[in-house]
Amino acid sequence: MDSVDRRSFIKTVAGAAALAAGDFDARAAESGGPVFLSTWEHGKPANDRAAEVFKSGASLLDAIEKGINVPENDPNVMSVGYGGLPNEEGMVELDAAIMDGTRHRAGAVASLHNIKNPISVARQVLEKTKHTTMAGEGAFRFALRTGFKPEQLLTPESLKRWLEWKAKPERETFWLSASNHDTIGMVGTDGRGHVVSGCSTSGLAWKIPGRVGDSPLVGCGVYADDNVGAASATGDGDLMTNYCTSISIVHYMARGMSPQDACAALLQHVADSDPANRAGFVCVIAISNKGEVGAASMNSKFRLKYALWRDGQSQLLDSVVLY
Ligand code: SD4
Repeated sequence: MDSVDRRSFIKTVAGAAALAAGDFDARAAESGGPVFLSTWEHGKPANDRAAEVFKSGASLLDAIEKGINVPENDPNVMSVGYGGLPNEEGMVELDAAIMDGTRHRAGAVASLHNIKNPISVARQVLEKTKHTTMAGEGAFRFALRTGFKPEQLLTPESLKRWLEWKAKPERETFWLSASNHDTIGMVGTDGRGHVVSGCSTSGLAWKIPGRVGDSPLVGCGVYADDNVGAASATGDGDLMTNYCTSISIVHYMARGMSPQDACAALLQHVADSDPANRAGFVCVIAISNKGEVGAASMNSKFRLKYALWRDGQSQLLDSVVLY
């Protein structure tokens, strides 16, 4: 398929997926209710919690933060928060960010250790400081000063996995070889034009200590602008950071693309700029300020399942795949 054909193919597939995700979209745009869109299976309970918090009268920022707390607190989700797989030295280092589309401001933490809920620390950075991103020891000390309790984040299961990995003489490391994942990214709208983007992860398992992925970087793992919409990403942060995925998607939307087309266009750009990226692990989600949604994956080897909450219905759907 030449690239022009591929582009129209993507448009068609993306269009079909947008339809599949619902008359739903059209209805929500009309009904104007809240919408929550998250990455992976663990996004479903996260969306459900976000919707519950929002319905109780809390803000959209509160809803997204509390929603993301669900996989952070779940020891069985081994890529986020408590129970997340550690770095190569056996230390769990967490990255998270939350961005408010109204104030056009974010709070973020990178390489945070011993604190279970990095998205909540990121929220404190947003609300209580003039800073945007805090990292490492400073982020940890900031968390203690704002009331968080230090905790052991390794669970018996994540410790066991790390010991098994350490024991393998032929183990994969990030000294120029890689792979393994699964972050929570969540975007949402209140149904009245306000959007928020949040993201939380333990990053790549066995990463080199101090490595910062895309998730806590504004414009990469999160971006939100009430004038347009919001986006988030999951996958190989070392690749995605170089494409500023979330802001790029929102900019495509600002130029008139639907969230679905904007997600596909970003992936196409990543693939076109280097054909090797077609094999990369890159998945993205987006929402417009009207509540239309989009989700796409670079390839079928790492295909995003995304969770959508709209009109009281909570669904798990397969994203469009480019390659
Ligand atoms: C990272 N993007 O640290 C994160 C990992 C991830 O699905 O999203 N995995 O690179």
